Amino acid sequence: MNMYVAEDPEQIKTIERHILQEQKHHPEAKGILTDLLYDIALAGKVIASKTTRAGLAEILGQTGDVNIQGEVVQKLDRFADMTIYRLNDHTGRLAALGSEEHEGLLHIPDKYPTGKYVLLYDPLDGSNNIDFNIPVGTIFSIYQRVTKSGPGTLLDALQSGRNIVASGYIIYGSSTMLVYTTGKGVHGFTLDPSVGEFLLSHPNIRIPETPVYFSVNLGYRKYWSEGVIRYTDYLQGVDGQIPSLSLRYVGSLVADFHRNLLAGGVFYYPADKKDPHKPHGKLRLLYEAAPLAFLAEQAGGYASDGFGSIMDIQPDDLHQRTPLFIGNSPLVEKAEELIAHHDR
Ligand code: FDP
Repeated sequence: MNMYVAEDPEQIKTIERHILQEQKHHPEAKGILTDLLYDIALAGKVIASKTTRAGLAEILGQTGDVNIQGEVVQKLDRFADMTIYRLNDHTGRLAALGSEEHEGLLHIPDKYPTGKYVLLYDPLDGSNNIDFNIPVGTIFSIYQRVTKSGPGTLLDALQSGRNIVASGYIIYGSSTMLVYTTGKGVHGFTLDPSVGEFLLSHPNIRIPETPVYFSVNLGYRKYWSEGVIRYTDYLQGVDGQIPSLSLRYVGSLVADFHRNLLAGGVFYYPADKKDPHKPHGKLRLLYEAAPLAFLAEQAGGYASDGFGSIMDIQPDDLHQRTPLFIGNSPLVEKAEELIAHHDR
């Protein structure tokens, strides 16, 4: 026997093998979604190779442009955005793409065929943190188009979270991880940079029942509603109903979500009165909240806008914003209860 062949073939599982095995649960599948997920994993590897070099002068610094959210676009955002688009525009798998960095839909060039899926992505979430060596991430979701053929339209992109076929994120931290779901549990892979492969490191992730953390920008407390203030007191154990949770807030949604997914807890970014132009929260429903809501549900958790499930919101704008409470179900439900009681 060759001593270098692992005895147990399950010991090391690459993301390719894992996605292929998942596909076997769907005998009708033609492998298009599988290939699409490979392409996203590849984009993640390319982006990771740049983020680890982000301290270098040629990458650092801002391009000076302002994206449609009114934020300054940094070079790495642009690189990540372009990488995902270029790796997916010609494959014949997509009808259209939507990126948080662009106002409208991104169309497939005429010279390439269109396909049956739509890919929505936030290329580099938490980009205000890039210059400080703090984790950032890519968030993605995949829907089936609803129009029959031709170039994809807004109708194909403006779907509720309930229609998501697959979603996930890639976190560029002390290591690079890809976490995804196709509706059959949540699985996490860690990039081994020496071989350039994502290897299964966190199979079947479930949010631990006992929460440890709460994550919110406490600096905005004075702009919150009574319900959100009471909720924060509850999480801090002020009223003695629960032991106080630890506060952790990175300010990169992917990093905050990832920690709470693995350790248990809740992240929230409520509506606030800080910016009268953004009374509906800061985070984007399609690019941030819905993809993570699907993951949270698949891991046994829940995501709400403070009134009901994020998954049920029918978007009417690609860049629609929403309040977000996401994590352990009982904690998110508590937010809904206190908001219903104090804010209505
Ligand atoms: P960023 O502005 O750095 O891109 O939605 C974007 C986001 O980061 C989230 O990743 C993060 O959770 C949130 O905004 C941080 O916002 P605050 O700085 O207002 O707390």
